[in-house]
Parts: sequence; structure tokens; C-alpha cells
Amino acid sequence: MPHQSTIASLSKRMGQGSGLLTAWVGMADPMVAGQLALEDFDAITIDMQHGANDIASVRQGVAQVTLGGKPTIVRIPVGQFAVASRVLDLGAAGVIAPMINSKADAEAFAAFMKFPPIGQRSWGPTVTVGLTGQSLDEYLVQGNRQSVAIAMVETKEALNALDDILSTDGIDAVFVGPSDLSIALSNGANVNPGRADVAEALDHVLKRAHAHNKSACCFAPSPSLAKELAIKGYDLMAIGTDFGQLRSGARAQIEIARGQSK
Ligand code: 3PY
Ligand code: MG
Repeated sequence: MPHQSTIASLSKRMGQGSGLLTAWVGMADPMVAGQLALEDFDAITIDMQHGANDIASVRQGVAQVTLGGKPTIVRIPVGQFAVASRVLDLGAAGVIAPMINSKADAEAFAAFMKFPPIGQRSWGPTVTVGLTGQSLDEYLVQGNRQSVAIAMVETKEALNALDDILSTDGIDAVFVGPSDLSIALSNGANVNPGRADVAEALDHVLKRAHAHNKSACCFAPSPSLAKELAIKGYDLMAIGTDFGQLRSGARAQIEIARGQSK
């Protein structure tokens, strides 16, 4: 069954305050991504930067998520932009690139995300075309729009270069990594994504992104922060991680069971 609308739904729905929610999957068993796709998320993000995922688990995870009716986003390892083209070929609807600190970084990332004339993505979307049911010609026309390029801004350099990054052709969105940003803004003194200077940066990024007609995204360590950011106008938030959700779910059940048995 073709899944063009599934893969295209990310680019279609994201923008100017869409408040979408994505799961964040670090576990490498594709069943985890597949199971989370059955919940009421708008997208599923598979993490290759800090998560345990490699190209094999992404290949299978993207297939399960897409067949489950949700678009997949993949976060690639730092600087490995060739992996962005690979995961798009495998059916990803969007790619998050960590640590984009300059216009040069943004251009290098966009080059691997978009076909000419915007970038230099090499041709070979075999699995994606199979999943979407598009013809090769249709994919060549629509692939650039369908493939959402999301640049992470999580350093002081990135904040200083924010307008340059946002004005780069082929960059569709920026994504704040509040933990790394909190470390950077405190010169390595602490990691605290809830700090006031991080909140200020989040407001600034939202304003600048929408001024450039691009989307603003963020990792939200708590669901209440995700709600707050959605109300402010953020377009996409990751809420927590699969590791955190599994362990907090287990902890909550153990507490009830032990409480009842004591
Ligand atoms: C950060 O908060 O630094 C992130 O990269 C989110 O995963
Ligand atoms: Mg980070």
C-alpha cells in the first residue's frame, strides 16, 4: 500500500505554530519505534547521535513506523551528512542534524538533503519511492519539499549565526537542543535545560525562525515544557525519550504494587 501521504505529512503539517509531537527513540530494536507509532504522536524520531541506533535499525524502524502510518525523523551523528541522504533513501520524512553552528555547516547539511538545484543529494531513493508509491519523476519533483531538513542549534556559535542558518536555502527548520545549549551558555558549569537563559534563547529562536518563515522545534525533557512551547507557537517538540518513558512507567507501576503490598 503506498504511503506518500504518510511521508509527506511531516512537511505538509509542520509550520507556524503547528505544535506537533514526536517520540524520541534511542532503543535500537525497531519494534520500539513501531510500537510508539501506534500512540498519538505526529511523528517518530529515531536517534543515531546518542541513541543505540545504526543504519540497520533505522532501515527497519523507518519501515515499521511508515507502515504504522506515521512519518519518521532521523537524528544523524554529528557532521555525518552523507547519512542524511541514506536515511532519506530509506524512507525518512525528515532529518535532524546536531551541532549546526554556522552557515557553512547549514549549507553542507542542506547539500545532502536536497536534489539540485538546491543541493547535491545523489539519486537513489529506492525504498522511499517504493513506500510512497510515487514514480521516480514524481519523487524528483516532490522529494525536496517532502524531505524536511532540521538544523540543531545548541551552542553559542549557533545562536550568533542563527539568522545565517535560517536563511540557508534547503534548511526548513531549526531544533533547539536545550541540554547542550544550557552547558554552552553556562560555559560548562551545569546542564539544566530549565534555566532562565535557555528559556530566553527558546523564545528568541522561535521568533527568528518564524520571521524567516521556517519552523521552530525543540527537545522537551518534560511534557509540561512541550505544552508550554506549543502554546508559544513551537512547531514540533520531542517529549522525553523511550528510555525515560519505559523506566518511569515501570517505576510508577512498581510504586503502586509495592505500596499496595506493604
Ligand atoms: C540537547 O538537549 O542537547 C539535545 O540534543 C536533545 O536531545
Ligand atoms: Mg544536543
